[in-house]
Amino acid sequence: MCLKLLLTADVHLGLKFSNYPEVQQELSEARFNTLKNIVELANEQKCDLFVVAGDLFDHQRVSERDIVRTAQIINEFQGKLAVILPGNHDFIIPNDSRLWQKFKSQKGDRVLLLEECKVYQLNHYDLDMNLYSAPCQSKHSSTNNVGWIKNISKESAVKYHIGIAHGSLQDVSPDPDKRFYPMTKDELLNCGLDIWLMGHTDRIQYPPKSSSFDRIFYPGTPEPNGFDCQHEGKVWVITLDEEKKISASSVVTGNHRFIQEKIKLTSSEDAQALVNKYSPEINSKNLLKLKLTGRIPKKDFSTLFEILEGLKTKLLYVEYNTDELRQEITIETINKEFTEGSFPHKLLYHLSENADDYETLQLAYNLIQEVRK
Ligand SMILES: [Mn+2]
Repeated sequence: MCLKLLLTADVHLGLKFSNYPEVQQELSEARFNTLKNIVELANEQKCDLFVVAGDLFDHQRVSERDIVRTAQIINEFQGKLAVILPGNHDFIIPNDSRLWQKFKSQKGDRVLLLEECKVYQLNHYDLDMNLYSAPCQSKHSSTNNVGWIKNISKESAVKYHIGIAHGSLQDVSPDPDKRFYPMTKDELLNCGLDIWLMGHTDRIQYPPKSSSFDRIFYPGTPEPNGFDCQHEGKVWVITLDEEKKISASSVVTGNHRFIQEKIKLTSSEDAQALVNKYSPEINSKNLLKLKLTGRIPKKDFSTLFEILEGLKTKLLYVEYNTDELRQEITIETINKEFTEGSFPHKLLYHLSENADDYETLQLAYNLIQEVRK
């Protein structure tokens, strides 16, 4: 018997996207659709196990309606078992968690909530495996929940020994203040398990390229949730064969993409080139945040704004910042703004003849503008 599973985490259902009022409804809904697609993917792939390694929900106060919807979606999994681990956003206080009580009342017979730090024996579900579970009990913790696993005996009668935890991994997930159940690779690998199914780092998938030596897997969020998430939204589909050899494939599952860029413009052609640059991204599901720097002639500003406003109609959301974009000072500018023969005109004209020293020209122009005020 081999074991096939789908690993997801950090779905963050219930995120409201209040910074994007025009599109918040669409972005919130997308997360439910993506969960549905992932369950379908697991069914198509004939996975035995469907795993959510924490932060299925974004917060404790998710509405009843959304909890019910979530349970209904997961109940559609047709494999042997779906396991759900509470993460640091959707942490669990046993017997005192409105969120998880409600979820439990709605979940199907082959959905298991991993409420405790303990070994879950899954032979009852026709799975030859033990699951070593490390759920979160609060939003923050400076210590992790995997310490107990190392010294526990790994029953040899059971084939697969699988760890599931939520929190940061040293050198992989940013956690400078060590507030998110910090773990190290050595600590996990020394537990004597066949594989670790992890959640928490939504912005990246880990390992970046999997090899047969990898034992620790973070899926990343399946649906991008902001401009700090630059990947497409992914899950892992993982097989452990008879000899416990692991093969993992990364599957893209996201619908929306958040694209963030800083672009330096040096001519009016660069402004035109923006259209070509973003035409592959022209998609009503994509969001773009653009910071423009550099300089272009004054006459090209209106074209640039037309282009940027045009992008707004083609992508789901476009935000641009031109605070650091300057107007290029040309001979025409100098002739137009200063009387020929005057000191400023002479000075700027002279400086403009040296194309290599644009900064001095810009500085002189700014100073003269200041004095004129
Ligand atoms: Mn988390």
